[in-house]
Amino acid sequence: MSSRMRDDFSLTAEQREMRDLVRTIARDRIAPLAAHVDEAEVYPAEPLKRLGEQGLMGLYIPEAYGGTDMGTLAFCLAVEEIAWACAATATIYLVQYAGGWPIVAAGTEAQKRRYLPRLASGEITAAFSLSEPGAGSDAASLSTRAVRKGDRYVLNGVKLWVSNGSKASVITLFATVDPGRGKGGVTAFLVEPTFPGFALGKLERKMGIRGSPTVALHLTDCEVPVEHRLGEEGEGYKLALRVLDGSRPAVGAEAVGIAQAALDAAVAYAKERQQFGQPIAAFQGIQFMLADMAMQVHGARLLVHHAASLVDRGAVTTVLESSLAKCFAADAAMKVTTDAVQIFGGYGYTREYPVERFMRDAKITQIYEGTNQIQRLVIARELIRR
Ligand code: COS
Repeated sequence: MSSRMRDDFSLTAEQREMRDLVRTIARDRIAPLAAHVDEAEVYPAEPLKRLGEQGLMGLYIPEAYGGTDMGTLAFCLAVEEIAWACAATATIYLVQYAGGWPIVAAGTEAQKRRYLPRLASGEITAAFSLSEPGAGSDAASLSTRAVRKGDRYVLNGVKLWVSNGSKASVITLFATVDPGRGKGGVTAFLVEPTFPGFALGKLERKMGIRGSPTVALHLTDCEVPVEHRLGEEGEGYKLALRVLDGSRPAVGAEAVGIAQAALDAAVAYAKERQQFGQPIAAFQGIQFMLADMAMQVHGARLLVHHAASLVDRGAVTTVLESSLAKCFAADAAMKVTTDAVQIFGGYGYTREYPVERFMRDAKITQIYEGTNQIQRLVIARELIRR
């Protein structure tokens, strides 16, 4: 990765070692499959298994439950490396954090023992389900209903855009115990696909990250035992927002990985492609594009590292920094990948080269884990509030 800026000045030896391991797996095992994973829309099972075998699924899980507890920055380093090779694999990888971290944060001892060791080893995977057909940015308006009946809750509703929902053995799913209470009614549940009344819905056909399955979930009198409620009734909304503190920098890291891959490809191509008797890298117009791309990638990476480090230091909330990192990195990825296609010219517009895939994959980072409009709203609100 010759066009990569130095960024290891603030990393520990342990973080660097872990990152180098992920980089090797990404280069040798994930990147060679990425075009096929995209074209055929297949689940990258083998690379994910490999990541599990190497202990890389449990970076956010305490050692007592089989993880390595390396923290959010380490997790973001891993996500970037995987996204550099294959954004679909990176999405699956980061979704198991969004699904599993709430168990670390709010789970009972029994819930932790039931799921965390198997999540850490990669034996099972998790998903996160907040959005609904009518509740996206306005997450608190969700309408999936949970009614307590004795020792169980009965859930009814439709959840949408559930990344990895068809592969997960446990889904951190948000429903309301009382729509009249707004945010105060939102409650989290650990739903398993074997529960009666649970059914997978439509598999989305997406523009990018096509190896990462995105599904709807149908809950029809779905029976969830009370011991599968995560936290208390009404605590779900805050838990969901806390997840986003860590998962937004991780989406930023995914964007950085995609953008770095596009920059690497653009630099290599500009040195090789001859026009007017010289490599196009000799033209100042191309040089200025490459310089701008490098600034975007490096700036985005530093924002991601900063937000993730704050999460690791236990900052009360990193709402502002997490949104800044996610928003800037996603916009940077969109710009850098679009410019990479431009540098490749007509070739870049074909599926012969990976840059059109990078551009399609980058787009989702501006949309999921809160649209970039929501991130700007959050950033402005924090600025004014302070
Ligand atoms: N950690 C802990 N508590 C938090 C928190 C955090 N990071 N962020 C907010 N809270 C608390 C607030 O302090 C507030 O508590 P009180 O009710 O006691 O005051 C409560 O949670 C609600 O927070 P807030 O009022 O800021 O939330 P809003 O409903 O105004 O948030 C937006 C609105 C639009 C910002 C929010 O709904 C959002 O991020 N939407 C996008 C959803 C999303 O990202 N979806 C995609 C995810 S899945 S792909």
